[in-house]
Amino acid sequence: MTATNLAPTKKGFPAGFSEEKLDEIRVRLDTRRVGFSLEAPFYTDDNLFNLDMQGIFGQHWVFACSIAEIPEPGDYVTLDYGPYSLIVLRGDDGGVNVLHNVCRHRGARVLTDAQGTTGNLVCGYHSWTYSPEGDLIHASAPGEMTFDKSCYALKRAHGKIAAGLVFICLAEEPPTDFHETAKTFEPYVAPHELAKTKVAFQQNIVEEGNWKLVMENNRECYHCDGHPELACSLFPTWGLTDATIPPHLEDVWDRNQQAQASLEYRCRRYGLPYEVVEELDTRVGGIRISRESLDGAGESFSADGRRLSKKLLGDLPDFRLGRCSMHLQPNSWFHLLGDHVITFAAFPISASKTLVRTTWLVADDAVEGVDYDLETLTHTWKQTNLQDKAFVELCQQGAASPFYEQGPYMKSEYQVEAFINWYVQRMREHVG
Ligand code: 3BY
Ligand code: FES
Repeated sequence: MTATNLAPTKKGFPAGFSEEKLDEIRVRLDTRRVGFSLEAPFYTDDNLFNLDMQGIFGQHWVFACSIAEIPEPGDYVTLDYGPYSLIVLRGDDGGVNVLHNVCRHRGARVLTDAQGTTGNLVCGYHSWTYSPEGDLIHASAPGEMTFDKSCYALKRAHGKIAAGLVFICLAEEPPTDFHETAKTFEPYVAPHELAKTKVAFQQNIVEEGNWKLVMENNRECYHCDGHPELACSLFPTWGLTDATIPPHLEDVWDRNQQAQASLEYRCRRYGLPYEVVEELDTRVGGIRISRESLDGAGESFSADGRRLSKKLLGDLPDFRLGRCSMHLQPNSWFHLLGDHVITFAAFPISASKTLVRTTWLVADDAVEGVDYDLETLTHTWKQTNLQDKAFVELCQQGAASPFYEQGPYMKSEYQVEAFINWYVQRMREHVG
């Protein structure tokens, strides 16, 4: 749907911002030490967090959910991040209505559940009632409805669905053309047919860390020795090249290269894309996609690399498709396999707290206990997420120390640097 009554663009900056404070941030952004982590306030300061919410999460396309979470008209999820509360509701036309979850009477949250199904939306406080498109259709106060109801619709934001992934943008004018990004990832995601998947499990964890530390941690595998479960199926060569592979990994590199060649051969046969897309710090992009072979049987994130669900997704021809992994700025990453898909979304809560939502999708006709075992399906990434949470929290603690100093990103951390560059550029545009 197109947004017709978006909130007027907020002029000015969040409360607490003096010109001096803004100048200080402009200087920090302009003098950012390339190749190094950010200065501590970017991870710890409440003002900077509010500015991030305005300049990044209030401006850019954010991954919300997949259509497996809202398969039918009337299905919705509510999302809360920073100061925002949104309703993402599947429309009758198959599209998505994105509504600010702020009643136009006296501002109460309209929907309070994390997910559900609804016809009209009824505010629990005084029963103002809105259509699924957000129009105010009923405000019960006999004899008093003298005002123009059309002025009190729920405020809308932009929502787009591409290949079954739902993205939202709160800006009046989205700063980038979503179709450009969608065109890039659709050929990789569409074959997994998310419309024919269901949610097997969703995990919400709150990490005591700034959202950028969550993203930084995801953008490198330099720390992947800390992921023993993941290391069973993931080659420990992530981010390395012929030139940078250390001697002790030469054998595994060789096995990895052979598995990759065989995966690419199969993809060519099946007409599935495998070329790496890397548009990391461009304005429109901020996207990386790769299809990488997995160790062992090469099918899934299990101890022996074998499938974790017996049902192939969509019309995929083979379980041995490795992992197609996609990273999007600012808040998401995905792993698409033959037997399941995992979506990850980071939703900032405060300067030092982030909700990380992980959702496992399997074929909609896969039966729990028959085609997959829930514990086994989710084991690797549940463990990996907990390990990542601990890493993020250690960094947050460090950033709070007066003795924290910016440290250098290594070669294999080039995607962390790219994420930070993307962030710094977008914030520079925002503060002018
Ligand atoms: O999520 C990714 O793509 C990689 C793989 C493991 C951890 N992370 C850096
Ligand atoms: Fe929603 Fe009054 S605040 S009806």
